[in-house]
Amino acid sequence: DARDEDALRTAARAALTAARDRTRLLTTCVDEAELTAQHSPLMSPLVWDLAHIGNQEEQWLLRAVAGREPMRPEIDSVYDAFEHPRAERPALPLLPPDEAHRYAAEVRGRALDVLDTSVLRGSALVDAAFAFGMIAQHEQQHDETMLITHQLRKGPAALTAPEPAAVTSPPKAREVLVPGGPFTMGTSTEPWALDNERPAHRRDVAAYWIDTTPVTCGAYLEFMADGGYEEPRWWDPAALPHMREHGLVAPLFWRREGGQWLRRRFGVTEPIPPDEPVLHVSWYEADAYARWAGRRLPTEAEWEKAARHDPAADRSRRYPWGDADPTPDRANLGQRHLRPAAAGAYEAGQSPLGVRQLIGDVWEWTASDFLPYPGFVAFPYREYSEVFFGGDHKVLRGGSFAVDQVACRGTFRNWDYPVRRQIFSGFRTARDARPEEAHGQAEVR
Ligand code: AVJ
Ligand code: FE
Repeated sequence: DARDEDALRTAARAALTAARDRTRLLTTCVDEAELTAQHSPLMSPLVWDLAHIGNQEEQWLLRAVAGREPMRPEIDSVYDAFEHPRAERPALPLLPPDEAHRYAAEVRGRALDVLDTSVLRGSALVDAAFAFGMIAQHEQQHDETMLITHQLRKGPAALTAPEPAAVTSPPKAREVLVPGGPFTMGTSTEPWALDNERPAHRRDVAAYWIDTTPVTCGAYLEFMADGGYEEPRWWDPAALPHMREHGLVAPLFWRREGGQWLRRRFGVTEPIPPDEPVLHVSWYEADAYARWAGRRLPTEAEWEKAARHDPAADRSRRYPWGDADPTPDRANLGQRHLRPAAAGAYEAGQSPLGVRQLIGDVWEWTASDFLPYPGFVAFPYREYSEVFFGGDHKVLRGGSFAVDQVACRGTFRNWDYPVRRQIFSGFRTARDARPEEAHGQAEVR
């Protein structure tokens, strides 16, 4: 009815506004030279992301949903992510910063106009609302990408934020047993879930143990001190040429000085915080650590069962804590802080079995390749997810401190190459349960 339609419009407007506030922060806290510079060949100039955000919004909302004529068709190809690899984007005829800001703002003005004045009703409005939700998620994903660019940039800090909350009551156990059995993976009902999260389907998962927190820098330092990087048996054979070629001996942004490991984080150099989840590791590093620890990475299904399955009701929930939206006491999301909270924080966000920080803090590498769920249908176009399926990308789950809640939920799937580590990536570990443990009640150790 009309009230539901008002609620859809209000939610879409709020999500778009939050995304734009963040985009503005990330693109106004440095000068024009820094906006057009390439801070790393791994990343686009910030001004590319800015106009790309506007161009996608123009294509999906103004043209596809509202049927408007193209505003600037000649720039489509410049902002097509598939046509131009990131390393080549600085050489493109990019809109200069003031024009990019103006273009994105003009598109937004028209998009809000469509939202407020369109005569869409009922299911047509629900479909349009999905498009608005998808656009808000797309902008927030690029905001996270721009935050990665900020982390890679040299020079003094351009961003500041308060420290995340400290650990008040640590988890009782380091790992918990998740009993074997089926659970519902993915969703057919979450309104803004993307194509790759759909449809909901049953998955049988054998009993396993999973860490109650992400792996910390302190634990990772033990792996390094034990010669972990020099011991080929811990490493996937595919990692070795890459590790040698780049001389990798520690997570990205770490360096050794006077017998101590330091790291650079958003323009500030600091000692490695031992209790914080390790960040900026590749899938290969996560996998090697897990083997060294006598463990393994959880599969994507194991991660999602730990994050969503409510054993009492035998039902999958939206988040580890239930169906309610994230709040600042449940999860470290949305760039409210510029780092993960210490391992064991966010008791209010734990799962029924006591697993913490599944949502927020660090993206968690899983053992799984990025593949479609049974019954997958590409939407709204193949290039969002389908072209990335296959064996080249590993799935990351749960979101980092840098992702907004609109683009993070129990079903949300991220993916990247196993060598990637400028992203806000960490991990937790798991292991198979022994047969005699497999059918027991959930227990903690
Ligand atoms: C889902 C984060 C891998 O950044 O490449 C942005 C999201 N897709 N624009 C990416 C995305 C199109 C995507 N990831
Ligand atoms: Fe994009």
